[in-house]
Amino acid sequence: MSITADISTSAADATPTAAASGANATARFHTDKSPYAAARDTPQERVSLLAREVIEAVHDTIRRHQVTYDEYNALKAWMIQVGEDGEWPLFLDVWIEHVVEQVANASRVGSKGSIEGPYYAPGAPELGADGAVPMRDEEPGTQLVWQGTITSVDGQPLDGATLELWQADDNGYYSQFAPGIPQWNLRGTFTVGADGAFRIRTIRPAPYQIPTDGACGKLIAAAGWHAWRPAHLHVKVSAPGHLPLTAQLYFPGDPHNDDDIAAAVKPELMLEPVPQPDGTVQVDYGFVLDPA
Ligand code: MBD
Ligand code: FE
Repeated sequence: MSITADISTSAADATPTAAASGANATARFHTDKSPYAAARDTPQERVSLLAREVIEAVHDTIRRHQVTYDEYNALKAWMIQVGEDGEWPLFLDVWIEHVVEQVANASRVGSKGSIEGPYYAPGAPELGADGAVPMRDEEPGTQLVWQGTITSVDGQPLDGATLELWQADDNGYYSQFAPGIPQWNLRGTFTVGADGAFRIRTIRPAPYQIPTDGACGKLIAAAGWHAWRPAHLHVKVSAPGHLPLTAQLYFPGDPHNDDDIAAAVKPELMLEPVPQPDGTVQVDYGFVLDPA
């Protein structure tokens, strides 16, 4: 199945739906990651330990709160719906991944990371060290110019390092996961030279609301939670001989910086935007990669 099988680019049926976004996120995961996960030979004792502890944590919750058959069947129906909507990638990345990231990156001394989420796509267009990400004519949103350097922990610029950027548009939608957006819109790969410097032109992303019409949205509504992530830029930064870094960057003042549904904001990941006289916004933010 092709990644964009469910995505139409015609305006007529360009209504974003949870099921279409979920189908694309699920297809993306199968293509990029599940082959590696399946090949990994986790020892039987570890599978048994982790599965048993998770199952026992559920048993404890049932006993502590005297869970009823109605509630058990509601859970069953909901889990079936998550699968039918293709929302397991969304559910896991929103409510679970941040703790995996915390554990995985605990001993880094370079830049802080954050979760990848469900909307990365490898192979975004190469734009050199200084360029604009692909945009539509009249792409809505405030122009953003972002400069920085990529260095090692001892301060050396990392010649040949790459920065992959992906982000939501001014309506909070990601290309390849919502309909009607060109394939590589607001996605690009930047490669730095000997000075380690990059300069990116893009637009300021809008706050992002996870789809409300699917199973994850149903949980949010039933629990009285909200569906928002603060506006963010996603990056993957890589260099030979170094640990790749996946991170997100945020904007001060966003109403959801303190209650991100995905719990993926850290103070170190806050940008300091400087409005320019011409109406654009400039930010300086660079990355320090740990040795591999
Ligand atoms: C996103 O845009 C995102 O970044 C995460 C982590 C989860 C859902 C949507
Ligand atoms: Fe995102």
